[in-house]
Amino acid sequence: MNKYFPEVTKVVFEGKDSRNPLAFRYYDPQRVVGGKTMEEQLRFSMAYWHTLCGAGVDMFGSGTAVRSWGHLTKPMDIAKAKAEAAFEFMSKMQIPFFCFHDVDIAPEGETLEETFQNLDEIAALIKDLMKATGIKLLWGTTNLFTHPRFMHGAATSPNADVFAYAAARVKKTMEITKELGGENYVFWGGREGYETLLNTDLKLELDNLARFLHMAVDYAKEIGFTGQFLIEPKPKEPTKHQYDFDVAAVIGFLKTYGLEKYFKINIEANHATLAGHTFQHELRLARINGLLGSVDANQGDDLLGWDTDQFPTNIYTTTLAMYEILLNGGLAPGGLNFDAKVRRGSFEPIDLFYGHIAGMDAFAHGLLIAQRLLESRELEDFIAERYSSYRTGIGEKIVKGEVGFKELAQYALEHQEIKLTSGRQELLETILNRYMFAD
Ligand code: XLS
Ligand code: CA
Ligand code: CA
Repeated sequence: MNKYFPEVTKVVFEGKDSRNPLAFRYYDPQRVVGGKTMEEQLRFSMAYWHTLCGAGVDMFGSGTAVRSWGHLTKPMDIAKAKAEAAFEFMSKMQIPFFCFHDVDIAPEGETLEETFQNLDEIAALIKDLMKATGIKLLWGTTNLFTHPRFMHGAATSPNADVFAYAAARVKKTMEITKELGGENYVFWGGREGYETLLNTDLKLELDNLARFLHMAVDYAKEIGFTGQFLIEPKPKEPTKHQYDFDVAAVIGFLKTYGLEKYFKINIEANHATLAGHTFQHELRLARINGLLGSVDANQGDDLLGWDTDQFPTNIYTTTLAMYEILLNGGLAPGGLNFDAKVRRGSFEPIDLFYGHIAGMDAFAHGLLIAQRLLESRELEDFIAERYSSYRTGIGEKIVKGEVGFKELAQYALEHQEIKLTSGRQELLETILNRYMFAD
């Protein structure tokens, strides 16, 4: 396969002293880190929508991207070329997984039947390409936000016909995801949110969203789809207030509606920062609740308040993310999906390679640092010591539920001299820097 990106041969590991921009300096797929190969720890995935469908459009200008399939005009020819290009790209990049929305892989037809036919045709081609390359499907999802019919939402639309239509589309994508051996299925809220409460029945919309997800769970059982269901939080964009605001909101929603057994969370770095959290905060909160399922690996821009979906290059962030992922025992069946796009000015095909190399090396480097940090136990030991008052005496009784306010008040009267210890933030930041710049 050397048709769509003839300027690049296979990108391989050359080590950190390499100056070859088309080589990995840290990502060494077979290197064992923390008991697993890097390939197994990182489970990298390409996002079909950005890499194959992104044209470099923004609200001030049209597409800039130069692509070798750009001369094609018939939608199905374009879809076939993109599928072949996708697998050539992933093979050359050594990316073992991909993710897609239904509309990324095949054009919508005039009718629902035609849309489904297009999807079946391209899914068959993708299945052959998967077989030929060994590349696997991390997750599938349904685009319930681009078409004007979804202007008021999909499962939360005030119009029941839209709810039914959305169900038909999700049903189909789930079937294709199963057919392609997809390991997960993602629900990102799209337009499930609101602009103003003046026209919104908040209770009905939330109840309907839960009804929709229960129907998805039921249908998965019916067809024997055993992939992990994931919800992807995001606080805003496109709606002013997205229902799946952040990990905390998603946990509350899942528990309120009895869905927590069936879903885990797909955490996107840029969505975490949009919600006013660090990426690590969202990963930690999901992890301690047993709900860390998968990751959309990207980053935002500190000076821009929107979803810029940049390739992740901040090694502090990737290190702390990998720290959580290692403590989670990995992500499988989830993975690290590059929901990231090259900048509009990075319009040449080779920029797609540079972008993915940047992201893969940033996460591989982060994995190496996080593993060393974890093995040293410097942070873990500090935290354990900081909370040691809960392991003996009155603290132990609190944790074991052996005391109430009466006993605690008595204890407080008898122990009025309280000795506090420093939180040592600056020292800990220096320790982190020692690991960051150890090599
Ligand atoms: C948009 C989301 C979207 C999901 C999949 O902001 O990140 O791309 O990951 O629908
Ligand atoms: Ca995403
Ligand atoms: Ca995003």
